[in-house]
Amino acid sequence: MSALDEIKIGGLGASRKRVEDNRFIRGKGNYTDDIALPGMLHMEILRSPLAHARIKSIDTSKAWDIPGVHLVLTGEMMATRNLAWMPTLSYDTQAVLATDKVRFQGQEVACVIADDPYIAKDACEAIDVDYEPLPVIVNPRQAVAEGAPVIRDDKENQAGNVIYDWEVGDKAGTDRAFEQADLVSKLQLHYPRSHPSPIECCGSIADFNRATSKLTVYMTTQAPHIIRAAVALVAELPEHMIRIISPDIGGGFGNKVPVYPGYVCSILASILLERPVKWIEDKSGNLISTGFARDVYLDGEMALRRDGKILGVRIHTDADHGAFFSDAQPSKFKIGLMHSAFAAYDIPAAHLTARGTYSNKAPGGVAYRCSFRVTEAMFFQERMIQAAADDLGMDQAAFRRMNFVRDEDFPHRTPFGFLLDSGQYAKCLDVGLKAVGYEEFRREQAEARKRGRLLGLGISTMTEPLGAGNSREYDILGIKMFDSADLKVHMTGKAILRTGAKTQGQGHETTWAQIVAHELGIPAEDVVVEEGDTDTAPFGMGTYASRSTPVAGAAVAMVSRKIRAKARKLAAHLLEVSEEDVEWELGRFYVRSAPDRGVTIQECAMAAYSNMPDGMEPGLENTAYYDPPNLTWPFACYIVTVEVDPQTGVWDVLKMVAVDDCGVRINPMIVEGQIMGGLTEAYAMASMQFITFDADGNCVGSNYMDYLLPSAWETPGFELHSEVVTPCPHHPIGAKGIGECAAVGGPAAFVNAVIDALGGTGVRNIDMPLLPDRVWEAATYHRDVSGAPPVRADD
Ligand code: MCN
Ligand code: CUN
Repeated sequence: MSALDEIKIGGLGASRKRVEDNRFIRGKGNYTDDIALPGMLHMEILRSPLAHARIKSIDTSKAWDIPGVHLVLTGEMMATRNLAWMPTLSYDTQAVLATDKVRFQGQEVACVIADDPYIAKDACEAIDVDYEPLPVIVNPRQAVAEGAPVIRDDKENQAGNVIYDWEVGDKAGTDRAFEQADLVSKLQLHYPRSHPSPIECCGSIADFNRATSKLTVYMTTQAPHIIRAAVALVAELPEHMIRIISPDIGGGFGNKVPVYPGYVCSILASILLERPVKWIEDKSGNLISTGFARDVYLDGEMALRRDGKILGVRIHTDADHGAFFSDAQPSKFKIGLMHSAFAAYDIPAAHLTARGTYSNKAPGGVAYRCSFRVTEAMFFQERMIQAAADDLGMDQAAFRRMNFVRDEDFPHRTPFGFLLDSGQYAKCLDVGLKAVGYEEFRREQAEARKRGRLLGLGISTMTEPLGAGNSREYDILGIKMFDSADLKVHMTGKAILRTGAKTQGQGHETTWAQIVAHELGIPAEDVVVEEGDTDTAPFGMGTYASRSTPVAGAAVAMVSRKIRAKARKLAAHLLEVSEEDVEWELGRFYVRSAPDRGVTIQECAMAAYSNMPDGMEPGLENTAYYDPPNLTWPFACYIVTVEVDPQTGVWDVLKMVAVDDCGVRINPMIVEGQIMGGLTEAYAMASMQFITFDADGNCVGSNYMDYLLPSAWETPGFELHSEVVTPCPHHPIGAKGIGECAAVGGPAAFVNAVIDALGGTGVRNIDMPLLPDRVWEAATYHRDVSGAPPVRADD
């Protein structure tokens, strides 16, 4: 016998096909809307047509009269149970159903619970709401203007519309850097609202059983345990009587992190009616009201030395959070992890000020495929870097290379306080430049320019803090950020693994089993992975901010090692030698002096139930909670080339190359899928996803005719490179997160390419999405084009 072939058993590095796809491609997935419980009723939500209005009255009598209607909920009724408002993840409050005012278009005003969803929808339309319109605010400038209406007049100490005013970094040092600068480069831009738009919308089925006092909720959540805690605290139900089940999820992308009013209303309705109540959001409801991302204004400047060295950076951001501050983010960081900006660059001094304001827009600030606010941070960074290199008249690649943190400088403390532990930034850049044919393209570009053709090349690099905790620095509502894994090896050596994460399409059922295979030599196909049921999974903080591999994945390795430690004792017993004489190779323990004498991990498992040494507790199972010592910092370099048609403003991607270093890859194929998905979303945000607000607060583009999801037809081809691997020094298997890198770093590459194509015209910025009319305007009139709201409704 000898060690197993790790790739053959589906271990680390195997491009194993995703096991979950067996059911997904057969149409056998089990999504929330697939679940039907006996006696189940259906809930629909009435939403506000106005962005800001006082509610004078709500008349529900006609709705109650419709046959098949069981319950009509209003804010007033919710208030009698102290449920009209709920706390948000950012220590704010959010209306569940409006009582005093509506504060954004699409806000939840009432709910109807009926025999079927059609009756419920009809009954919603039979509700009469008398609104008195109020002045509307759709951007931070209006929010802080003198005499602006106070949107959150429900809050006692809220004088204006400012939520926070936050600063981080070294102000004095940064001021000095600017005094010493040869050149100051400036950039202003707006990162527009974008929407995660998963294929499956949000939904829940609440099932309260009076006989057992147990509340079971099936719901689309990325973080079931946090939901259980929230329900326990808000609804004041005993935690052990709450079971949250997050079944298959049809894409989350951050949209399914927050708690939504629909969840709360379906729970209360089920408690009142003692019947299961299902709420399934429709596409318009999802696009207009749930978890928006971004909507941040940047005002940045960079202090530069003539030779290209960056001396300091100043950033001010204004974030528009909508009507309620409901960001999902670690509690100490008022604007997510925005101060991860410039982490990969060696910059002596930096200072960031950030202000958050309310507006009459749906609650925003949920991350969309990013570690909290990192997408904005990296976008600003790479747009500013491009502008600075242009201002200096320096080559884009040389400017980056000169300012990168060097391989020998790790660990590196960033000017905003993060500790980076590893990376090979210049190498990633070089691989990308070679792949795209940089020098040659520059020559071609100059030639083409002479003939009036506009070619452009955009570089974007990113590094992202992934894997919150550690628990010293990261908590959500006081709950420390760590994660967990629970592994039970059955007597035949087959196993079940559960974690506190929750896959939404990322493939955890496949990759976690690969980690077990790597640590224990149990073939991956012998390990079933289960997530999302709070009654069976160990406590964990859920899946977002690409934290699963850095934290839950580490816990999987650690629990496997605990199992191996016990198996070693069993092996010693079976081999009748002392533990010290037992050696491990993949899948097998053997006697050091007689390598032929060995027992497999499966034989040890059997012994754990049938032949354990005296005094040993039977069974082979354990749980590990993992609190990472630091975040993981993957790095990526994305390079795009484009051609812009000056006559129409249409731009085409000629080539895109991506070099991702996420440390050790558990499943290279899944990693590539994650990168391709992220790049597709990056391209979508940069080119075609238009959703904004007019002066009256009407959400413009909240439909899939304007907010386009690119299909295979529109999506350019991507060339992926995997040769740079810098293992994470503190992760048990050296892995770093990857889930969002491409969506975070990608957008700037596309925008930089288009701006580069317009080089020499003085155009510094076009806000995303770079729709043809915006690019045409910039190319024709040689001016920047803003996309900040308000827009004309017919734009
Ligand atoms: N992986 C790997 N090797 C690595 C890193 C990751 O094989 N070095 C694998 C993981 O084991 C996992 C997948 O790649 O199967 C993604 O891992 P990770 O980077 O840890 O990210 P999470 O699992 O925490 O997923 C979250 C991330 C986020 S926050 C968003 S948003 C997003 C994303 O994943 N939403 C997605 N990718 C998505 N992909 C799909 N299909 N659907 C979503 O909703
Ligand atoms: Cu940032 S969206 Mo993902 O963290 O669920």
